[in-house]
Amino acid sequence: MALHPGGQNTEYDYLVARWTAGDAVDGLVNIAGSIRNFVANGDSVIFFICVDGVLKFSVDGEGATLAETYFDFDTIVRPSQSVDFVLGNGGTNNSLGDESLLRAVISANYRPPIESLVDLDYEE
Ligand SMILES: [Ca+2]
Repeated sequence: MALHPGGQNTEYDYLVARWTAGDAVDGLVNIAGSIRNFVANGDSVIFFICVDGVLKFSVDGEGATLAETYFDFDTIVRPSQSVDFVLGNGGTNNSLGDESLLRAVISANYRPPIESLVDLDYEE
């Protein structure tokens, strides 16, 4: 997914790509992928991953770009909680050249409804 924070020279300039867990997700989740700011212009970006509002990962670009940076961690996610991928304009709040590529896979154990685990038509 290609991302770019909007605005220029504003301190609180962030975008959020949000994934929200459905009712079938309740427990251990793995979040893996990478973030990269590849345009050598301006002052790079800052990137965070928050789970239910709690910071789980962050990286801050140095110079004009952010080299591809990988993340891979396990966390607990409950139904209706969110995983937020947050990109800010970073550095001195310059948004020029902040085009960034996010790759992310969220793997969760699917918890099927209890009815599907029981054979209601079982007969001896
Ligand atoms: Ca920037």
